[in-house]
Amino acid sequence: MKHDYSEKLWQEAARLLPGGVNSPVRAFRGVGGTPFFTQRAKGSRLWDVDGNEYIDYVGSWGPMILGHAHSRVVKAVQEAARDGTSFGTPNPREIRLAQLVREAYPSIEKMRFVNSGTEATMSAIRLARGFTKRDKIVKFEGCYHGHADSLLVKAGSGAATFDVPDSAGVPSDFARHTLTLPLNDFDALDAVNWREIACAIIEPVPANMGLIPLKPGFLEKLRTMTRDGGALLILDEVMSGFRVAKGGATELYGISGDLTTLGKIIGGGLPVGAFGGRAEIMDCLAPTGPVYQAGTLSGNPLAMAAGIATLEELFKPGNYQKLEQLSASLADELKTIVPGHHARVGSKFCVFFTNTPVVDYVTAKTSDTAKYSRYFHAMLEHGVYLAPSQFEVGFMSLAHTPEDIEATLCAAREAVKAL
Ligand code: KE4
Repeated sequence: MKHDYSEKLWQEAARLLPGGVNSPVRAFRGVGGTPFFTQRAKGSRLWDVDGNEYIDYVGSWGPMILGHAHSRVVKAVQEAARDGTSFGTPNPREIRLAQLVREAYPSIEKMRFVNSGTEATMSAIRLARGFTKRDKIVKFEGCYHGHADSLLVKAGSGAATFDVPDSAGVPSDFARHTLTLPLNDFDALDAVNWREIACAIIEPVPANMGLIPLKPGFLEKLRTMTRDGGALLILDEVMSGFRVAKGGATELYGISGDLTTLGKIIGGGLPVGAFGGRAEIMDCLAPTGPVYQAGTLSGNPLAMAAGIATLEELFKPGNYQKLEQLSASLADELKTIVPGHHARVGSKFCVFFTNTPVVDYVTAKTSDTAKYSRYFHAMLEHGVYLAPSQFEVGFMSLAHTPEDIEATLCAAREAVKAL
């Protein structure tokens, strides 16, 4: 494949943007080489500025569950834009999207829209601290909840890719309120004095160090211990929400958080995050309570329109079964082609290039990232775009077809020769 124009743009981007990107994982530092610049996308496909075509399993890191440029979403955004792009006042679309979220998440009695998953988790943490009047929080090693200061402690995603789980610029005073436990470690839960904890935040389907399902009983135990200790449980469903089931992991595992954070799919590709939960907690938020939180573009009509169109389309009968069938047909075959530790939950999947069973951050880090890089580039050359990091996951969409999957498996059979 030729990448002349991407290379040219990359030079200019690097002059203006740190690392040439607006989000670190896009810089291909985890796999080497120069990232391609996307010109346009439709359905399961991306085209770069040099005209190369890819089957896309990143889907903008999760939002594009309907596939790119779905006609209903595009139309909804066009119509909304004609009436104005932002009002800074209440608008009817905020109510409609909130109704759709409630339909999927009965545990979310009240919610607030924000502009990213980071804003959602940052606000939920502040709310939990305000509600419980406690400062300490618990997170799990390798889980990523966005880049708010108190959560950039032994974080996953780009932090795991670049081995900077504890970011510079976070005062030690902040980090000392954050207790990080090993994932799937039942004894570690027993060692916590939950009476001094404001909240525990967890990805119920951990997917920011590659995909590492929680061990049976682990989430139940965390739910019990937080409740008994008067600590809140925050389920960070920014990535799993509306993806692993209509009601996310909350529905899949039958366990509700006191607060839930959402993002990605909820905005259909436009900037939307949300946090919500029990009304008695949410009513502590300004203007009804003492916990301040705000946002100029929160509830933006275009973003709400994209989210409404996405969820209304996604919730149509049969779609989750279709996602499951497409995902299983790809993942089950890949297991027979690509040597490694494979993992899948619904339409999220990944392969770790290690022979060690992967159950936490430490075992995930035994993966051979150089081998993953060779696999990534070989697949890219064969027209398949996977996550440019061993510590991310792949996403299936409703726009992927059996033909896409057959082409992907053919590419994998060729790619493993490069390993
Ligand atoms: P954003 O602020 O990026 O919208 O969301 C942060 C976030 C919160 N919680 C979970 C469970 C998440 O996965 C994320 C963001 N996910 C990464 C991908 N692993 C976003 C990709 C990126 O950083 O560019």
